[in-house]
Amino acid sequence: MKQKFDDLALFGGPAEFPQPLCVGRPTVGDRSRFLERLNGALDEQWLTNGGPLVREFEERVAEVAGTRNAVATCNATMALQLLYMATELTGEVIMSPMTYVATAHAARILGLTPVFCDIDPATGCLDPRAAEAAVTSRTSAIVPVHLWGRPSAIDELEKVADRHGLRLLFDAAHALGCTYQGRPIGGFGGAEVFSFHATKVVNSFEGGAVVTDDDDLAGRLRSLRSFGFGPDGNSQRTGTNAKMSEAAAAMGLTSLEAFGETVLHNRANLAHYASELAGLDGVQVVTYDEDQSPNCQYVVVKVDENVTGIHRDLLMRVLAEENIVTQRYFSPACHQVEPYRTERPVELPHTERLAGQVLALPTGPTVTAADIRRVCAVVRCAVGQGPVVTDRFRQGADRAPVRATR
Ligand code: T4K
Repeated sequence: MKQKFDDLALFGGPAEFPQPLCVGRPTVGDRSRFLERLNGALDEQWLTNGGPLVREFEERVAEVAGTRNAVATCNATMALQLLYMATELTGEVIMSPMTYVATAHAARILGLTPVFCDIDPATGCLDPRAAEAAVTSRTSAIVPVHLWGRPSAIDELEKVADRHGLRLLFDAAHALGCTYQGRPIGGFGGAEVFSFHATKVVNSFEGGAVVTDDDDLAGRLRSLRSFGFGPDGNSQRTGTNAKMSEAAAAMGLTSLEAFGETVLHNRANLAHYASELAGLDGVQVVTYDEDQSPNCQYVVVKVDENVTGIHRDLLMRVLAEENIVTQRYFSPACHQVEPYRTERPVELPHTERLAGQVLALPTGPTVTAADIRRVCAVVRCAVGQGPVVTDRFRQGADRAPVRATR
């Protein structure tokens, strides 16, 4: 285990891991079951356009979400876009800035204006009071994000949306299987959107779904994802192609079968991180309320440079040199990137503070307790000598080239 700062690979020591240990490794489940499903599709010669695997995947996702409908798509970005189209949003859409650019880009590409409001620093999710203060005569919807699977302040946001006659649509990309007040995420607001990207808790290579209890909305979404055709095959409206393929659904079904096991492993990993990093000043492991059934797909630490003497970005660099590949979910925040920062500059202090501190550490079924002990030893080594590591790095004395980050 590394102890002295010059044990760090950044300063010439050997890397802790010979191969990259990454955030976001796919959760595959039983590979033979996946291949069986894929072979079945090849045998049937039915590969897309609402095939049996996609229909089965939609049923399973709707069960997890507790909703009447799940409309599977090629990814969550298109699911958001279809949802904004199907609900006929106009003008401004209030949203959380602590998100992936997809939440905003899906709106902007339709000519809508994303309006970013500050987060509640205690949760990282949209602050309902900030959202209400941003409502104008042009606002048509609020799109909160269940950041890292932690539910937004749903009750309060519903009240704001109701008071102003706005749509409430949730970006639930991270929150499959999580609950709010005992009810599964999926059935809140007008609709919610899950992502099944390779890095998500359930993976379908690429994939997404809109879940909703609104049958009419689900019908419009199905039509929009398939060129605007209706169930009778006649064109009803302008649509696009956002269908999920059978191969993606085969992966999604298989990964979903492993969901329970994945979550147990993720929860144990989070507990290991919390115990290994306990008492390390300036490094706080983000934890979740057990009664919200967290899927713990993201192990995030907040690094307070004022206390540690090392900035989050330098810690990220230190870890990368050790072959520990971390991610800044989400930094810079969405309002800090183009085109938003130029088009609609806004200062959101709580968001900016959080975005400056967050670092997601490797987890998932392939990451073991022993891996976590080694990752945390590197973190302790670097943070425990934060000012020295920072000074030494600034002097640039022993700078080594950055290792590949994936
Ligand atoms: N809303 C929210 C709140 C979201 O977070 C996202 C997506 C969306 C909406 C839109 O969902 P999708 O349209 O994607 O379904 C990744 C994902 O591409 C993105 O899906 C995800 N959020 C975002 C949080 O993370 P990057 O830029 O971090 O991906 P990348 O390629 O750098 O990979 C991240 C890590 O995962 C690396 O350490 C390597 C590892 N990885 C990645 C892939 C693709 C693997 O080990 N295997 C793989 O196959 O965006």
